[in-house]
Amino acid sequence: MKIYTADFVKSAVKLADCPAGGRPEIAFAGRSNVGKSSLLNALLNRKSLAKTSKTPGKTRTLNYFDVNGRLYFVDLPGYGYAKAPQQLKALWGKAITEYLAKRQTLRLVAHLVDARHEPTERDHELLELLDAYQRPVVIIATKMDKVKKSQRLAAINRLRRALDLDEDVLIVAFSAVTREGVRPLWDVIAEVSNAQ
Ligand SMILES: Nc1nc2c(ncn2[C@@H]2O[C@H](COP(=O)(O)OP(=O)(O)O)[C@@H](O)[C@H]2O)c(=O)[nH]1
Ligand SMILES: [Mg+2]
Repeated sequence: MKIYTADFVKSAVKLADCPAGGRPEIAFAGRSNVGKSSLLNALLNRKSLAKTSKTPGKTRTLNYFDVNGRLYFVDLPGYGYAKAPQQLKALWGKAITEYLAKRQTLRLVAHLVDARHEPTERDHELLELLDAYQRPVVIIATKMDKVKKSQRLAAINRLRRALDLDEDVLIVAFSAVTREGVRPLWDVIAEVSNAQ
């Protein structure tokens, strides 16, 4: 897709703050530092529209970006690394859970996981939530430039097994460094956002 305009719109702290108007939207979720801001910037062809930083997870807001005046990208807050099994719901915030449950214009959740690492308990919890709310999901394997060529297939297969994904769930190999995956991901986004 050609990006003509990409602008920050607002930060919503709860479902009621989300923009009205019925535009389709795509949400991006994943643990802090997974490469979400970098992916958004790569998709939108901007250097730093979505702030990238080495200090993980401070914001708890849903950050809206307008794309070409016809689509929203929603940057969800990153969730932490803590190993203790705490409920994603409690930790990540009621507002976000409510958003995932109820936002009518949400067409797809892009769930980012690091291609090199084991998914966390939170990743599993998020997938369970999305499954419970019957949200279409695409898995993005980030930082693929860090995976050796010979290990690529194994890394993707390992993720599929570790996340216990259904066969029909797509995994997109992605790198903000090489821009691998930008096009396939746009193809998926275009498809879901056109289908009314
Ligand atoms: N090698 C590599 N590093 C990346 C990639 N994407 C992000 N990073 C790095 O990972 C760190 C976290 O990235 P950021 O986009 O801020 O992650 P966020 O916390 O999920 O928004 C930064 O140091 C980025 O430079 C990638 O595709 N390849
Ligand atoms: Mg970020």
